[in-house]
Amino acid sequence: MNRLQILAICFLATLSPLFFTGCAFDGPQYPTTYGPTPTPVTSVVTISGSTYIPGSVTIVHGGSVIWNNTDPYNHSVFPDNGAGSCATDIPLGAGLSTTVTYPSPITIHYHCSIHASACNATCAASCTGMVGVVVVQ
Ligand SMILES: [Cu+2]
Repeated sequence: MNRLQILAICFLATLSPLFFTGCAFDGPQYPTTYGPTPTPVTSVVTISGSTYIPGSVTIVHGGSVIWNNTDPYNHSVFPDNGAGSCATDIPLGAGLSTTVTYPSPITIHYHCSIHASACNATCAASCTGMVGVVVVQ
């Protein structure tokens, strides 16, 4: 074996660990699919331009919904009780927030007592205008 052959073998021997290392560590391997998106425990509804954003939120029971009034004027969150009757209106002054926790599965329709109409003395889904819904699973 001549000197050139020895150098070639040494050179290849030096490269082989790098080659295998390079194959083995291409960086973290993340899955490309993650399964269903988990339902959030807490959802935030932003009140802006006399609109609840998003208009519909879904949470798991035991979770909460936070309403943030970012408008420079008053609103409210006036929910039904899940059976078509009114619950308690929650006034929300400019810049204020309120949090409601839902211990059991239920669907609650709500509206702003200032900016919704056609509620016909109920707090049900018949309201138009500034309305929203909370689905508790
Ligand atoms: Cu309002």
